[in-house]
Amino acid sequence: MTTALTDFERIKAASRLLRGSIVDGLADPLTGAISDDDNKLLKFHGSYLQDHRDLRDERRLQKLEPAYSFMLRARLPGGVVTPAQWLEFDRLAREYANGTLRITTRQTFQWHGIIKRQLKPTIAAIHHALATTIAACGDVVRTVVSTANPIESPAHAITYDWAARLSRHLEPQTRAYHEIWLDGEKWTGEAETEPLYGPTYLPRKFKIGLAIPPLNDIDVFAQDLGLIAIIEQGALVGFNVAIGGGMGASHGDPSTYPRLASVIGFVTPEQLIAVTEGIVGVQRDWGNRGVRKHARLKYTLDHRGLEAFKAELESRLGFALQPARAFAFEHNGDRYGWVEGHDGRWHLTLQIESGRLADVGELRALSGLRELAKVHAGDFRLTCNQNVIVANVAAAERACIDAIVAAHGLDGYRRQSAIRRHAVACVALPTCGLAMAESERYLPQLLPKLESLLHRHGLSEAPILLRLSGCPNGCSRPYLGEIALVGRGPGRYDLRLAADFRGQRLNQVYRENIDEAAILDALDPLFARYAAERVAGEHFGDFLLRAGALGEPRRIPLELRA
Ligand code: SRM
Ligand code: SF4
Repeated sequence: MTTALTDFERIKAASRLLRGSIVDGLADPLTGAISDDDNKLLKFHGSYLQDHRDLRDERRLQKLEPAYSFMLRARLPGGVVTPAQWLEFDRLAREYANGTLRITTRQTFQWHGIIKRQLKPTIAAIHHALATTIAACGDVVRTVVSTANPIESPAHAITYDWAARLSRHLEPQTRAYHEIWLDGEKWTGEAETEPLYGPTYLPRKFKIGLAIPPLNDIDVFAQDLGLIAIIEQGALVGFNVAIGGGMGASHGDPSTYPRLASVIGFVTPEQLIAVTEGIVGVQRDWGNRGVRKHARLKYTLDHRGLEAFKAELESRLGFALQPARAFAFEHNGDRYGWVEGHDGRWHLTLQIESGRLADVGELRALSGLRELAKVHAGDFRLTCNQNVIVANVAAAERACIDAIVAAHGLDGYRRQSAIRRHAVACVALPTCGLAMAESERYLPQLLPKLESLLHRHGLSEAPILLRLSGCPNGCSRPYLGEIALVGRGPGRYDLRLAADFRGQRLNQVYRENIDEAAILDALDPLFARYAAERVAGEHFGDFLLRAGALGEPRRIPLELRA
């Protein structure tokens, strides 16, 4: 039986390799928007049309169109940014966007609030800063992420190089990007191809990440393709291959679910490109192009069978994957403060709440990082926990860096509570069109209440992973939080508990669709038991399961839900 293709598939097929009518839409002065079809194609260029959701009602009353603007996302493999790039990105944030830079959960930058006529100059400026936005969104292989701070050992540096190489290798080949944004030569109709993707690209987004044990800061099991570096006697010998991770789900639709990637074998570095192309190729051909909700690799695997997928991959490759090697992760957070690398240079991880670089009161994160970029001779590394590493600092420069950090209020990592240091929140309102509840804007309100509860139980130093998402799409990877809130509606969340601390176990629903008071009420007795009954070194999520503290999930009857 053949399934009808989605509209999205038809739009891609007719787009002439991602051109559509984007150029005409950008030139239309009558609206701040572009058409829905072009917006779908624009994602492949790294941008989305959004509107300011706080202003919707007011604009409607004034009979104005919504306050449209564009979100723009860079493709920064491994999250590496040079100081020169930082200064340019910062300028763009202040001149063309909403005056903030946003570090994402995939270690790149987003700019919000760019109006239509500024989109082209912004993309062109990013290109001139030797970066790109191509394929930062869309049905393609997204920016490849890697364990941040990959310069601790020569093997770390080689692993980062693989992330960068894969990311470049998997970029779309269409000239559309140059044509639309960089005034490149216009398409003349001669044959232009996408050798890997073909004319309709992938059925859905595809995410790749490289983790270097014992750090799982990228949440390798949340990737469509997770690569676990195997380092023996200081040398990178290859990667374990894990496929089919993904977080996205829809409330009330059990056919959608978060899934952790399954480890299917080991490959040598020489085999890596072929194996990656092979996995992407099978997903391109086997993925569901009739139902976008079921189009991610995780569903392909569950529908066709992991073994069948692996057999198809190996038959296309002409060789079998080796058995997976042993590995052990310790945690999936960041290590704050200074860490020394193998070459005697230093790396300073700073905590940036929700990844938002802005100047608010005494915390002048945007200005502070700009001042650092003016004097820093190394580079910056963004992390998948939305933080930033001032990397590659000579020992003699540390005092100067510390002084700038302190002067701008960026030294909070030294005194913050453990839960604050381990909190991640997605963007949500006001820009995300899919948000059902607040997330980034709610985190600063929720944290003090959690902190005071934890303090009361003597748990201020307990490093508990907290993840907030404004909807079940899971952009903060909430299903891997020891405590997670997943938005249901304004002020209401599902409370999920008991993932592990290493990104290797999904959490479970504890209470559905509850408000803040009920969230704190639910956590209070669990914190009390954790304080009294945990064994040394036991993490909160592990404790909850071992102690049987969750009991049967209590579900609110449908008719009582908001
Ligand atoms: Fe995400 C869609 C923001 C990481 C799963 N995500 C969106 C959109 C673009 C909303 C939309 O489609 O209109 C959000 C834009 C909000 C805004 O205003 O900026 C958005 N996602 C983000 C970011 C910025 C969250 C953040 O706070 O940092 C992250 C950008 C990452 C990047 O740099 O590329 C971000 N999104 C993730 C992750 C985490 C990850 O990849 O490690 C996930 C879960 C992993 C996964 O993909 O399964 C994630 N985003 C989704 C989904 C659900 C996909 C699914 O398979 O169901 C959507 C909705 C969709 O694609 O239809 C989505
Ligand atoms: Fe938006 Fe939902 Fe992603 Fe949060 S989890 S950024 S609300 S799509």
